[in-house]
Amino acid sequence: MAEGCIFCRIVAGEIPAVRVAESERALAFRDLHPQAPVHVLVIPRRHVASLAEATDGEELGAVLLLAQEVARREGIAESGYRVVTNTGADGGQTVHHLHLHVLGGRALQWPPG
Ligand code: DGP
Repeated sequence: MAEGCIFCRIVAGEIPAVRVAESERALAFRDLHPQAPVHVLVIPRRHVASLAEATDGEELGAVLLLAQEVARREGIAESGYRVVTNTGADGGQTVHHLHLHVLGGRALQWPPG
């Protein structure tokens, strides 16, 4: 657990979050500020600051597979969805614990801003 990390505190149950799915290595919960009808964050339980710092392929695979599971559970697997990981300053990352945004439930614009 990284000191001061909001998402580590969610993993530890110290900050409430609406959990939608979990696995041994990953956790999914609803985004506090949803940008689409479905907006779920999927994170590794272990602290990894961003995709740029990730080294464990099995852990990354577990996070991606949980994102796939979230899409099924949220009923957007057939209609389609987007998985995004903002990385670093230009990527717009504001929480420095690796997370995938799973967005869906409406037609999404492309390209992003
Ligand atoms: P990013 O900008 O990619 O680092 O996205 C961070 C996201 O995290 C943003 O969409 C809002 C969300 N968020 C920030 N703090 C909390 C929190 O305490 N709980 C939940 N559920 N989401 C949070």
